[in-house]
Amino acid sequence: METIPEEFKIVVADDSPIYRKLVEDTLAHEQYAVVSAKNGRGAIALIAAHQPAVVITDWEMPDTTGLQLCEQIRRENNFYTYTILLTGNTEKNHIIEGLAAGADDYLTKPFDPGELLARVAVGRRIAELHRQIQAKNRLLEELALTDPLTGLPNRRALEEWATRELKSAARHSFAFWVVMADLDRFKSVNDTYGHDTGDLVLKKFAEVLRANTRSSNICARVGGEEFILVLSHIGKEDALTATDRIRRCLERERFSFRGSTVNVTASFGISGFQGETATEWTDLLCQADAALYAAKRGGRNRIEFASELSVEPATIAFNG
Ligand code: GH3
Ligand code: MG
Ligand code: MG
Ligand code: MG
Repeated sequence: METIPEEFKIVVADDSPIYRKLVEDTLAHEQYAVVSAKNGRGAIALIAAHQPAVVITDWEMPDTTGLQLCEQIRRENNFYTYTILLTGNTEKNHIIEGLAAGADDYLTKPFDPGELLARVAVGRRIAELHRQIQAKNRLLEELALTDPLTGLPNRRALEEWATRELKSAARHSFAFWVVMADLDRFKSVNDTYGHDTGDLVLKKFAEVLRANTRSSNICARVGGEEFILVLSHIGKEDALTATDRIRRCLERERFSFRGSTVNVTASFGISGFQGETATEWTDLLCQADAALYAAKRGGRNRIEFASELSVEPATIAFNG
């Protein structure tokens, strides 16, 4: 027997107990999860609670009409609900009005059970298609924000997150540190051991970053061998300690390739902000980049703070 996915639910709305029973009995031939309401208001509550794939609604009901129900479903639901109007009125105008209000289909009373089941099956196909498209869209959105090699958020995801978080940092006056990391002499790793090996190093470094990122913060891969970590709610000394933990973690790591062992290091540049007026995200990036450049010039495998930290000195002294 065909198994119906558990989520395939149908809400039936009719003020007539006889018609409710007729529809329920018809649907009982299939393994649908059916819940019924005896008026429009009850149906609205059931739809919100169950997110059904199909709604079968009577037209005339004492509170909300089937027409109003269809309109409300189209207006408010962010999941697709296939609606079938069950109406005693066979006039064309009536039917046109129902479809215009958002119904997908209609059936006139008294209905033929086989026809109702066939139309519900159509609704099921359409509703499932909508759900598949929604799921695919969600996946695509996620992919568009993820770096495929490391699984870390990409530059776009970082930017979206950071611009939001920066506003919050200004509003609540918490410290916001941007740590830019770049693997040292990474080109020579690729040149010596091959691109695949380079990829393994990138993945390992991503793991180290992820393991050292609190859930309220973010780490992202923003370029070939460039990563950005945002640290918030901590003072300068703690930002330094956290970054140095990452630096040492990578430094300790030994990568074995075709009989030889190699270690890889990274350099870090940190910019920061705390206050009531947010520094622009792009400015923080420039400052972190300049600090990173200083770390490279200073010998690599080290951390430099930006010279123009927009963190109030009192905060640094207090935390440091
Ligand atoms: P520096 O210490 O100054 O940063 O030197 P570097 O060699 O790391 O810097 P450079 O910018 O010259 O080279 C970066 C290298 O990163 C070049 C490229 O081969 C490598 N790279 C970029 N993206 C990827 C990737 O996705 N996979 C691998 N394996 N290598 C990559
Ligand atoms: Mg009625
Ligand atoms: Mg680089
Ligand atoms: Mg590099």
